[in-house]
Amino acid sequence: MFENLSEKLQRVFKNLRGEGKLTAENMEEALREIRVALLEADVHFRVVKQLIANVKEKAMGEEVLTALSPTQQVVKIVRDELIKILGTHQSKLRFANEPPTAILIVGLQGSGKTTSTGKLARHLSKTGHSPLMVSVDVYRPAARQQLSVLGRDLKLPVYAGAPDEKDPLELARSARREAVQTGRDLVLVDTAGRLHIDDQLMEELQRLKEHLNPTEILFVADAMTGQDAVKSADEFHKRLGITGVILTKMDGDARGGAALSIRTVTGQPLKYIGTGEKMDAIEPFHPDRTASRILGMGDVLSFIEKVEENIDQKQAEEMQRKLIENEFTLDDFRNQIKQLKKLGPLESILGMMPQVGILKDLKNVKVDENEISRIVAIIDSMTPHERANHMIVNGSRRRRIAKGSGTSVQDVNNLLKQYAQARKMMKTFSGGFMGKKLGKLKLPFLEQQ
Ligand SMILES: Nc1nc2c(ncn2[C@@H]2O[C@H](COP(=O)(O)OP(=O)(O)OP(=O)(O)O)[C@@H](O)[C@H]2O)c(=O)[nH]1
Ligand SMILES: [Mg+2]
Repeated sequence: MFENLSEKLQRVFKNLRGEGKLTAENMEEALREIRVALLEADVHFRVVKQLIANVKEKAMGEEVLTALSPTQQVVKIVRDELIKILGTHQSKLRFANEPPTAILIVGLQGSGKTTSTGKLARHLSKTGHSPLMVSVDVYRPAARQQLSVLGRDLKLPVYAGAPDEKDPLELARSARREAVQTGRDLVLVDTAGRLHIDDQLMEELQRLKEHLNPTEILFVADAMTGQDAVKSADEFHKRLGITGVILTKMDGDARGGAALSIRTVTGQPLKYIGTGEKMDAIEPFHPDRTASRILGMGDVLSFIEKVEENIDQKQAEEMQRKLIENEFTLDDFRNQIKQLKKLGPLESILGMMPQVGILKDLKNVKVDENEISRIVAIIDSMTPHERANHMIVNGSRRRRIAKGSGTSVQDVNNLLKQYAQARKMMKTFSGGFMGKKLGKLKLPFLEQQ
């Protein structure tokens, strides 16, 4: 997502840097290029106009022209303006004072409502909530079934209701009753897809809104449809009053125009983005990090969050301590590698990291699943004593381990070498900020170098 825009903006900044000093002329040229880049990214013209005007006003000041690192200042100004249009603060979901909280999921057909309902339920259940999902799509055959299947896979409850129930309101009400009875604090209501011009269906949403009194009405929009997504969000907002937007299929949208326009056009914040078909492919939307991502500064924080969600915090802290005290054993090494697998495709993780220094070299590294399995097998074939004291693993032990794990002595040698390097590397990283957060994870990528 945002790749195209990001690439173009980075080129603008690179050209500016090449100029040495900022002048009115080259600044004008840069602004023109930024404007074109934004328009090409399908950002709403009003948003572009506003952003360019603001950047111009700030960047043309005397202060900037005489500054030591003008390009950096321009980057910062553009970044601040991007954040401004994206929403300044992360917009979190609101919950009812009296549970259960009702959240209504609405939008056009096929935009990703049902998928997002499942993703949101999973995401919120990981942050201490106990959601109950319900589909009130009584129109499309098997629509309710689709949500039930998702719920089963996620091991999260879905209110079933009578199979032949034709009244969405009745389904939503009984789901809420069930939530109260079973002590669930959240009811996620997945609705049927519709157009804002369909009066009957829009009135149905209105009735759901009146009866459920939801704290959130989330409009699910398909990012790939660009400005059409923004337009329909706006139209739904006018008719129904939405409270936020979930932008799906961001994984397929290299331009990002919808994300950059929604808030200015509708006045409502972007709350989540969907980044894939799988149930964990959802992220709370962070304006500041997104701005950094667009400008190519990476997204360390999103990365860290992903890590924290997937990795046991206590275990991570323990690992940190072990590293510092030099107690990082082969057992720990194996656990780290196993955890890496949980994080998902390496490329998507690396995409979030800043493209600076050492991390740049990691971009083309791929973790090979077979390699991971081999490492785990080798370590599994060691005795606990060997795992705790890698120094004792001599030639005959190496032969035995190779045999036991169905690998070669060469493989065992490589692994031990990688482990030793990792220990050293992690110790180096564990000093600074990056080390604290990322160091514990880095080793398996580094091994591949
Ligand atoms: N790549 C990608 N695909 C997505 C994302 N979100 C949803 N999809 C896909 O979009 C398609 C439609 O998703 P649904 O969740 O069924 O959409 P819906 O809005 O409930 O559709 P209706 O109920 O028919 O209106 C499915 O194939 C999903 O897998 C996303 O973030 N990324
Ligand atoms: Mg659906």
